[in-house]
Amino acid sequence: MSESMLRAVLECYNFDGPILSCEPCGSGHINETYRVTCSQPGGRTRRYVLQRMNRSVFQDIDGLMENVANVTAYLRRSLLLSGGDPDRGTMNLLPTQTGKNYCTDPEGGCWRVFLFIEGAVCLDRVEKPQDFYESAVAFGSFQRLLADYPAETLHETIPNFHNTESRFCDFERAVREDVCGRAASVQSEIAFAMERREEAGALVHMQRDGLLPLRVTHNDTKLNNVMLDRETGKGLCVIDLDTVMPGLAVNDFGDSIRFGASTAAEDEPDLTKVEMDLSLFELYAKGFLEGCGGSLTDREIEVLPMAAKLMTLECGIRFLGDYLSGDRYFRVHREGHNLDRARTQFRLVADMERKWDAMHDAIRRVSGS
Ligand code: GN1
Ligand code: MG
Repeated sequence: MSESMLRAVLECYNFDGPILSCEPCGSGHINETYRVTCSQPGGRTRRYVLQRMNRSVFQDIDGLMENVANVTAYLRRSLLLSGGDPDRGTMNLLPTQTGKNYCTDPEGGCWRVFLFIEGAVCLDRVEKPQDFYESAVAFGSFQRLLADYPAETLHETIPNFHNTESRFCDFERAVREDVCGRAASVQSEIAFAMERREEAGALVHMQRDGLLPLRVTHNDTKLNNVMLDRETGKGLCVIDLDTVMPGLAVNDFGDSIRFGASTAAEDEPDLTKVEMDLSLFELYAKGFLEGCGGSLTDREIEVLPMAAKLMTLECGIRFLGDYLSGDRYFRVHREGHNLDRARTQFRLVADMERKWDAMHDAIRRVSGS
């Protein structure tokens, strides 16, 4: 990102004080994130988060930003009514000088600014089990807080985002087209995925048959998409609202498990380090059900292990498909990065299959069923 471009973007905003610095931060795979620090009287500072949204991933930036603005305003109101902290319990957008919720740079890039949440941390790995539990409560509560949000007014920012059936079609197309000539070298990974093709649509079918309800969901419930209070360790605020859409509550659960209950990083090259930790699975389930406040149906609770497996499988085929397509979707930092990511996901799927009964026992324990 050129300095002059950044300067042009920063000029669209009325920051509270002169800008001292603007540096990259965060570890997301899609958007580009910076932290802007402004100076205030008395040597104090005020910070902001500046993000360039990924326009090839998000085709409808107006719709996306309308979702983000409306959902954060809704959360802010609920927090005010319930005695919560509206400045730390939700993201808050800073409008541009002309009152818009994002701005466009001379090359067509789209940018937005949020107030920085002070005294909070965002973790790429579970450091203490309690952190994972707190993130579960936060994602569960997020869903509960939005339970009465008018879902029909939300734009579908990425159509079929967790449609595991259409994800498989995309994957098969990537294998067929094999544009980089990489498919021959990953036959066993492709075969692993294809053996699970039929099962992949299980939850999609249940939703279609009216057995699972559509709810307002987050859809990207990685541990690093929740901020925890640095002092108390409590979940403060759910971030990365780009994929808030009507979806399955159980997928929000499943996506958290695939990322946070793993004993290794998402891109760990040494697969012997990768396992799904059963005690973290149970702890997350407990926190998530508490956060949801008793709103999940018995059937939703019953399919939580399946959702964990299918969200992991889906992510695996997305990474592998992207590897085959030349790494055009997920940002990569090394050769074979997306392949490493796909392999950890498949390793987790295989481990969940081994631990299947124990996962169900854990769910029965925490739900008292
Ligand atoms: C992306 O933006 P980020 O890094 O939080 C992706 C998720 C994947 C995740 C895998 C919009 O999330 O769906 O699960 O990477 N987000 C989008 O780490 O595709
Ligand atoms: Mg993120």
